[in-house]
Order: sequence, then structure tokens, then C-alpha cells
Amino acid sequence: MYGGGNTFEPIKATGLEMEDPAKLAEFEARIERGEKIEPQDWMPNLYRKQLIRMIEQHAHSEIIGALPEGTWITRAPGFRRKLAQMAKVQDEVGHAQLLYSAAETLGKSREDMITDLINGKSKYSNIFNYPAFTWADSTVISWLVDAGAIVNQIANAKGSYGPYCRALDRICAEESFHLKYGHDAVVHLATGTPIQRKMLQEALNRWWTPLMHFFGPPDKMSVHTEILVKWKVKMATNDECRQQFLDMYVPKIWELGLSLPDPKLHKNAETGEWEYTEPDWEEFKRVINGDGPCNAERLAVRRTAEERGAWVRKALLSPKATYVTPLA
Ligand code: FAQ
Repeated sequence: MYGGGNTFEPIKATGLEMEDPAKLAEFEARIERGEKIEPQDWMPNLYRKQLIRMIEQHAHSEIIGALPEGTWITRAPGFRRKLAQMAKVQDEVGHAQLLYSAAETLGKSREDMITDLINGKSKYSNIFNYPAFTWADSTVISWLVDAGAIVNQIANAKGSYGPYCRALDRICAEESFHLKYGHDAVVHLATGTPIQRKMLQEALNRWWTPLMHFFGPPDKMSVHTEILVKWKVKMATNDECRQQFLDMYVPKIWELGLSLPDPKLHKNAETGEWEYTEPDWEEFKRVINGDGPCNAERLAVRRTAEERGAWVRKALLSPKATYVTPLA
């Protein structure tokens, strides 16, 4: 076991002792030199397993992440916001496509990944297990969840596995538009009527803990960070990403006259580090292990989509299928 499936369990055996030492040394030297590892290259089994785990979870997060915002497409205020919301949700699903393809290069089929998701075997981001009650919740996701995702992904796009890095480059470009869209929608509410401001403040209060959780457990509790940083899969630790997010976005939130539900939150002038109240890590564990407010609902939607799409996949794979182009 390499630690997958049971949160915060220490890695008991990595299997690295079974690898050819000369090949392992050359692999690590290539990573040290900043070379990209490609699918056909030799890699230790643990590197392959870790990448599948991480990219697969990332892909699942994108399609599940489309759900809370997806419910706001028809209810977004005004036609322009509806169009933009629809485009954003479509982008997120496209990101999942890119990421499933990247994970497939490592030998796990898309069908197996989807099966593991809908059976609750694979994880996906904690944050999408919370409900988007109001339009303000949706704007907070578009601005701050995308912001958090960009912090993580810009760093990891410079990592060691070629297909994942190339997917992340493309994803980050699109996420930057989402960030601007989300910021615009948040500013609109923040500078609107007292009711709009109140709605936004309440949404921010609801999302703060899940956002703090989003970057993963503190480094001292993280199971996978050490090996992933060594092999340049993770180019920043969980705490480093969290700090960078706080540094970039807390001042912007405060500038809008909004508050954050943590009286301890401040930047230590001497260390330059943000200090905060530790979010409830027991809640985090419950949510990522299937017991959050919306886990059952999210997986039920994906399961239904799988079932309803089965006939399409079957038809496409049928040897008798004929493809007629619209202009033929
Ligand atoms: N949620 O040892 P670590 C997005 C699990 S994309 C759920 O620290 P690691 C776009 C972890 O899997 C968002 N589970 O793990 C969008 C492990 O469990 P396991 C997703 C989490 O891998 C925006 C255990 O805890 N981004 O938002 C979380 O070194 C808006 C121990 O943790 C990515 O996936 C969590 N937050 O670091 C879409 C980026 N954190 O597998 C729609 C790629 C930890 O042993 C709308 N992934 N766990 O059973 C990563 O960078 C890393 O995997 C981390 C976790 C940083 C998420």
C-alpha cells in the first residue's frame, strides 16, 4: 500500500526497494535535471501509482465541481451571466477530459476511473461536497475556488510528468478567465444593495472553512507530500499553496469591505506568514471520506449520468456504427 484510500495513514511500504537501483537513480537524476518524464519512459511503480491517484482525483474534482455551479446556469441573474456560467461549467468538464486522458497514459482506463468515482472508491476535492444555496455561493466558487485551483496548478504545471503538465498549462489559461469572471460577479454583489452585500458575506462565511481545507492537510499531517515534492509532481506543499492563496486573496477580500470568519487571521509582519485558526480537520476527514453535506447527492448525479449515457457509448463502440456527417 502506498497510502491511498485511507486518509492520513502513513506510507507503510513504498515498494521502492523492489525497483532496479540503477534505473531508479537515472530516473531521479532526470527529474533533478528538470527533464519531463513521458508515458513510454521507465518510471518506478510508485511514481505511476501516485500520479494516477492524483490526476484521477483532480479529473473527478472537475466533473463533480461542475455540479454546484451547474445548478446556477438557469438561475444566474441575466442572460450574460447565464451564458458565462454555462461556458465556465463546460470548461470545467473539458478539464476533466484532459485530465482523464493524462491519467490514461499511465495505464488506468477511463471506465475504471469513472467506476471508482461512482462507487465512492476514489476521492475528489472536499470543496464540491458543500451546497451552493444562493447566487453569491456560486460567485464565491467562481472567484475563490478557481483562485485556489490556479495557485496549485500553476506550480504543478512546472512538474515532472509531461502529459499532466501540458494539461495543466491549458487548464490554467482557461481558469484565469474563470477567475476574472468570478471576481467581476463578486465585485458586482459587494458594491450592490445591502441585501446583495449581506448575501455575499454569508456565502463567504460558509465557504471559508472548505477553502482552507481545499489545499489539503497541514504539511506535518500530509501523507504524500514528501515523495511527490521529491519527484517534482507537487511543486509546492499544501501549506505553501495555502499561504500563497491567503497572501494573494485576503487583501482583495478585505478591500471589498468584506470580513472573514476567523478573528485570528492576520499576516505576521516579522515572518511574513499568515496566521490563522486551524480549520476543523475532523470535518475535512469526514467530508473527503464520503460524509459531507452533498457527497451522496453528487455521486448520485454522476451515477445517473453514467447510466443514461450507456446507450450512447454502446452505440459508438458498436462495429456496426455508421457515422454520417451533417453535410454528407
Ligand atoms: N479534497 O497527503 P495529502 C478545481 C486527501 S480542481 C479531497 O496531502 P496530496 C477546479 C488526499 O487525496 C480541485 N481529498 O495528499 C474547479 C489523500 O488521500 P488518499 C482539485 C484531499 O495528494 C474550480 C489524503 O487527503 N485539485 O477546483 C484533499 O499530497 C471551480 C492526504 O493528503 C487537484 O486535485 C482535498 N482538498 O495533496 C472546478 C489538484 N486534500 O488519496 C470547478 C491536484 C488532500 O491517500 C469549479 N492535486 N486530500 O486517499 C493536488 O495537488 C494534491 O492531490 C492535493 C492533496 C494538494 C489536493
